[in-house]
Amino acid sequence: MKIKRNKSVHRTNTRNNTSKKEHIQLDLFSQVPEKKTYSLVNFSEISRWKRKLESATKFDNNSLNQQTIPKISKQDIRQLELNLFFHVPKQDNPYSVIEIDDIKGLKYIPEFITQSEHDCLTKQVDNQPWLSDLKRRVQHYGYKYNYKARAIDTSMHIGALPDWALALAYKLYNNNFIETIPDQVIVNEYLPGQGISSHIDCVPCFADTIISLSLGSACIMDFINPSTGEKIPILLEPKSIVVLKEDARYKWTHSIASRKMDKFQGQIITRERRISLTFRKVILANP
Ligand SMILES: O=C(O)CCC(=O)C(=O)O
Repeated sequence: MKIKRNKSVHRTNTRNNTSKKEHIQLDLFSQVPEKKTYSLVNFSEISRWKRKLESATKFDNNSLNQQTIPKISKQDIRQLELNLFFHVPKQDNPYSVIEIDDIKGLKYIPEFITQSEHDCLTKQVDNQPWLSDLKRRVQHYGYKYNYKARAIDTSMHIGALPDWALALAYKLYNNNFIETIPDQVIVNEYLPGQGISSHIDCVPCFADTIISLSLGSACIMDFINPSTGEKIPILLEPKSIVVLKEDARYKWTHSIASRKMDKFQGQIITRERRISLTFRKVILANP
């Protein structure tokens, strides 16, 4: 495995391409002080601006300006929140990125979050209800994923990502690990002995990049090339992310064996409870 610094990707400013309506929205938001990184963004500040925007919309709906200022829907406001972040200058990626030479598009990033973020996230996740419809417990955010149908449409939208998941989604985007801000997260809980069978994430349902954050126990994720049978084990440590693109996303399967201990480079790793958060960008079947 070789360690490479991730290159920062420059994006075109979307403001030049915005519609008249977005301009009105952006002008309102241009009064929000400039933010350098997502971690400095204050959600209560965004809520305050959203309320201001909503009341401006109500006022305009009752006025003669109704024809000139379009009605702003909840979805527009949400998009506006995202636009706000599109104007945040992208930061140089400060992480050590380990590229796995043998699998094109596979990256492993240790210490993506701090220990206190890890502990706080674990608590946040454990405060939410778990679904027990699989062998392991899961939580779905953004869109409910139907494992059998392997398709996602607007009817599966179950609401915005909660703040703690959205914060991570922006952090992944701002550090250039993903091209678009993820809008779907599945949380998996693995007790010792539990795993996930070999699969490729649904191709028509999700965009090109899939990212999984590990909390709790370390474990081995096996990548298998179905056309050659080659198997490459990758150790996923707590606080790390693994990024699947290109061949890692589309040509190799990934799985976690259902066992209570793993052996990696001659060392035995006894599994404890592991939680993963997998971030994806949904491709809607009926947008
Ligand atoms: O637990 C993980 O890290 C991966 C989860 C996964 O592959 C999935 O949800 O499809």
